[in-house]
Amino acid sequence: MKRYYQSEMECAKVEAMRALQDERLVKTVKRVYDKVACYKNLMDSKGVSPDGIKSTADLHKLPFISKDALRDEYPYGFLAVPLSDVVRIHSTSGTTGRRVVAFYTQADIDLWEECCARALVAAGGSSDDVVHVSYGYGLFTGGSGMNGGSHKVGALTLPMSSGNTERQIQFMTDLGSTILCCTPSYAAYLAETIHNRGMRDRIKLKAGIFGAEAWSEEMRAELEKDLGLKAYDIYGLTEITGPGVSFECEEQAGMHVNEDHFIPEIIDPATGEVLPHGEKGELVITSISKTAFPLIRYRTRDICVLSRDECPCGRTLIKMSRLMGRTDDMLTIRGVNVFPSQIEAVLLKSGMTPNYQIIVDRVRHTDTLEVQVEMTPEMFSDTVKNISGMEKKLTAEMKSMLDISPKVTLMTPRSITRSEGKAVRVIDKRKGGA
Ligand code: DLL
Repeated sequence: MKRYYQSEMECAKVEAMRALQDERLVKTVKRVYDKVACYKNLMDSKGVSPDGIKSTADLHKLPFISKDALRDEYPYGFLAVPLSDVVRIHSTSGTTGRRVVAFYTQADIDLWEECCARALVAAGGSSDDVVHVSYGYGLFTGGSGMNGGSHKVGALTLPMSSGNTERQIQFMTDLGSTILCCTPSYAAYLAETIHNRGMRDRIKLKAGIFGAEAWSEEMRAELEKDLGLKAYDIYGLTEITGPGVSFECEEQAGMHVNEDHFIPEIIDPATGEVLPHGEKGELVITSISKTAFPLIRYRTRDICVLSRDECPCGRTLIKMSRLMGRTDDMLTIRGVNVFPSQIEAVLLKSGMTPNYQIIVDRVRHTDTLEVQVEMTPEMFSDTVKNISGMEKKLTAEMKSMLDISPKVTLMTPRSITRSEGKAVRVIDKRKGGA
């Protein structure tokens, strides 16, 4: 079976990849300087000229681009080709501000789909597979990206989109889906419904490609057990292209970044200083082969670690760790920093369900943290007498691992709304809303 989709890139010699990146970076910087007024202004104001960028070693000289800059230039400000060359747009959900719109030429779509095809092949996908795509289609990139990747691999592609869980399961069993692509929270919902319908034996899934939201190793173990598959992480963001910026291989130990298209850096989010490999910080990405919407040193706000350690899978592409949170989803509760995924890890380690919600508030000038988590039906009948004892035990486990004592509330089964896309895990009432 084919192990790589594009071995010449995925397994390139590190020096050869570096040379390709140098060449592509220099070209991209020249092009955006000439075509995109706000890049020119940004570079001019930092005193950097395109001639000063001769290789990736000069990357640090270039200014960062923030999401706010993209919002300010909405919709066409960062477009680097004539509109007549653009064939598609996608957009972020815009829940926390003005939408960001990303543009694609046909060449951009091709390279994006190739990145998704690499992820599918790394998860064991081939033309023999039935790829069940339950990421949303439309402005969200998840559905179309994985759909395109699946076509490139030549697999039978089920463009399910999210929602209508009954129909999802019917197609999954009738057509024998072998690879499931969706958010981890939706995979958990599908697993729960399959279990409740007693249909586990009729599922043929062998792999799941899960991303678009934070999830923990504990959640991976749960999904692998409940769905009988191997679960792979996949990362990406609309601004940079969509899913497939990086993907996991069979080692399941971090995601290989498609370095022929994207250069990753890790910076200290407070100072902007570039950090060495192995240090945790904010991921910054430069796209070096996109034509319509190339972004240079884009600050993702995602926190992770980069590693050049040799991977037994044979790929030489640098790896980024599982995401450790976002600079903007870190909760500061009475001075202690906590990420929602750490709370998830504690809950799942303690045998709770992945159905939880975190409620933060401020009462009489003091932050409060409540973790509501559903019990399984079995737990519910077993522990109904001792709910407060279990709540206390969970509070103690949180305290020992996270250094904070939340109020833990055990909820009855099926009382927390299920997600069909990205789950809403945190309700921070201090911000005046969800
Ligand atoms: O979520 C693209 C995507 C679709 C990725 C399908 C993977 C699979 P956006 O809606 O723009 O794009 O959201 C991007 O989602 O900055 C991360 O904070 C988060 N995210 C994406 N992948 C992961 C992951 C898509 N594997 C934002 N783990 C990113 C944790 C993820 N968070």
